[in-house]
Amino acid sequence: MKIQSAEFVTSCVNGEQYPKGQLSEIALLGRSNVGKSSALNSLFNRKTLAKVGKTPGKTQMINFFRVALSDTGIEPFHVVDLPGYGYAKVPEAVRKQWRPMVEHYLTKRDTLRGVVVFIDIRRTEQIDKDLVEWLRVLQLPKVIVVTKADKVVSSKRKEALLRTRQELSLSQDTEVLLYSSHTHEGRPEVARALKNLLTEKT
Ligand SMILES: Nc1nc2c(ncn2[C@@H]2O[C@H](COP(=O)(O)OP(=O)(O)OP(=O)(O)O)[C@@H](O)[C@H]2O)c(=O)[nH]1
Ligand SMILES: [Mg+2]
Repeated sequence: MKIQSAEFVTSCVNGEQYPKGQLSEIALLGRSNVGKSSALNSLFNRKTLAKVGKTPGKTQMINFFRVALSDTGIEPFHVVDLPGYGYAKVPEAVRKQWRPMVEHYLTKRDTLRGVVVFIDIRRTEQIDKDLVEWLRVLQLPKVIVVTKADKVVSSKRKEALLRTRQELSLSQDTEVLLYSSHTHEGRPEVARALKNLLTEKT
């Protein structure tokens, strides 16, 4: 995936602030601290595009980024970095605003083509299962990215991927991919999955 440009557009807390226009969108979802913002930076080769945090709850607004690829056939698109969920250490006030903010985005955004759900390779939590179930109800196309793959020895990664697939009760046609923002393992596969979400007819 050759990146022509990748830039920050805006941060929003409600629907009126979403960027206007018809660019297709892909949203990144997952637990706080799972590595969504890091994945955005590493996928699009920009070290500091999205802010990354050592403590959970770094991303608290809906952040829009505009990406243009050099590959022919893919129009410029938005990648939307959503705040993470499910971390007890994140202040109550922040956790409370997560659901309405994300629910509004996922249900009202016409240009949303699909979501990428990030799961930590070391464990799937109940809240991850709940999120995937919710996406099923919303009938949103999704790809599962099992990230921080570098935290598990390479001989055990496939096994972890299969375990995640089972824990999330995914159907065979849902893609589940390994990724590491630190080593870039899985980058071509995730890039292809993003392009598929962008070009799928729905
Ligand atoms: N080992 C390893 N660490 C990672 C990887 N991706 C992210 N991290 C680390 O995980 C921490 C959280 O990363 P973020 O990208 O800020 O996580 P996030 O999902 O955006 O978190 P919120 O914004 O709180 O929802 C940081 O310390 C990252 O360096 C990875 O692939 N491997
Ligand atoms: Mg983040």
